[in-house]
Amino acid sequence: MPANLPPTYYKLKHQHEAAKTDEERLSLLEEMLRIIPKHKGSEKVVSDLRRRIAAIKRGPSEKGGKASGKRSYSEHIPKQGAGQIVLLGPPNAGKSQILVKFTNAKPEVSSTPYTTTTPLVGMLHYENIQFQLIDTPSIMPDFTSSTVLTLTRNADIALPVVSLASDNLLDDLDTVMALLNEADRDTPENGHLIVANQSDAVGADERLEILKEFYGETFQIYPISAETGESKETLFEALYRTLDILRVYPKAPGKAVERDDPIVLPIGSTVLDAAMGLHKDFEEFKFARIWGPQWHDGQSVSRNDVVYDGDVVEFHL
Ligand SMILES: Nc1nc2c(ncn2[C@@H]2O[C@H](COP(=O)(O)OP(=O)(O)O)[C@@H](O)[C@H]2O)c(=O)[nH]1
Ligand SMILES: [Mg+2]
Repeated sequence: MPANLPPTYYKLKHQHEAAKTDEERLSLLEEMLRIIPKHKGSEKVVSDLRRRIAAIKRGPSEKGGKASGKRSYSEHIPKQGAGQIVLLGPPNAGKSQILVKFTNAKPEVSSTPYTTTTPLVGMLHYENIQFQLIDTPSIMPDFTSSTVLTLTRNADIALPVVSLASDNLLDDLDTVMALLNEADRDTPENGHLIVANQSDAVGADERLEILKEFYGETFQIYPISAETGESKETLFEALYRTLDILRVYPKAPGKAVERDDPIVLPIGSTVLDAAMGLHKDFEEFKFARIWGPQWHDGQSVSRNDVVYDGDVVEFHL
């Protein structure tokens, strides 16, 4: 169900994305929570806001947790592209390999455990948009890195990555689940995906069956091979769906549609949100025409009409 959020919400959201300190972020998130209409369609957004607020209030996990003034904010990675996805998993799952193969980033891939010591960002191209992938230091059973925890809390998708080459698969996943739990990310509305990497390994099919037995009911499991690229598109599509976003294509009057630079918005966004996503000058547009399966070709729409994925919108100033 679409959230259908008020335009002010998106203004605050934009400010939040540009905010430089946790104090600023906190006050903007609290304002977003205050103004958001609370109904079935906005449940997911509301719970996401609450989680983010709680995460900031809690602080970077070490002692205290109260705003001390000299806390470091370096653990926060500013969002880029259509969504931030943090890869979480045990050593040798193939997290770094995923970045190497699917993004422009070049982390070190190695069979030596704990080779990755700091988070690394890469942009993944999916159709005409990009996702921001974050490779993280591997998770250990009895130690939680505060950096990884903060990234897990802030990302749009916290994505467990395990290896179908490993006989420790289920134990590894337990460790990842414990982290998700600690980060308050274990509720179903946060999009339950698991990447089962190394589908090309010997014995992968049998291990996948075991994984499905244990996690198949509550998680969508995506077997892929970062090595060969097998089934990567299926995973990318799932990430797109889980981000709950849509793409709208702006069209200038009398011109053809531009397909390569969509306006990316949360599901439930309105014609006005699309206008503001295009440029702030369009906020005061006189009228708009729209094309898409939900509409009559070129019909006039009002600013508060909800837009759908793939719609073409023509704004008249
Ligand atoms: N066969 C196979 N090996 C992989 C795959 N992905 C990663 N590896 C290997 O697994 C090892 C660990 O990979 P890495 O990306 O460094 O794992 P990380 O610790 O999760 O970052 C390396 O030797 C990789 O070459 C895959 O899809 N298939
Ligand atoms: Mg690594």
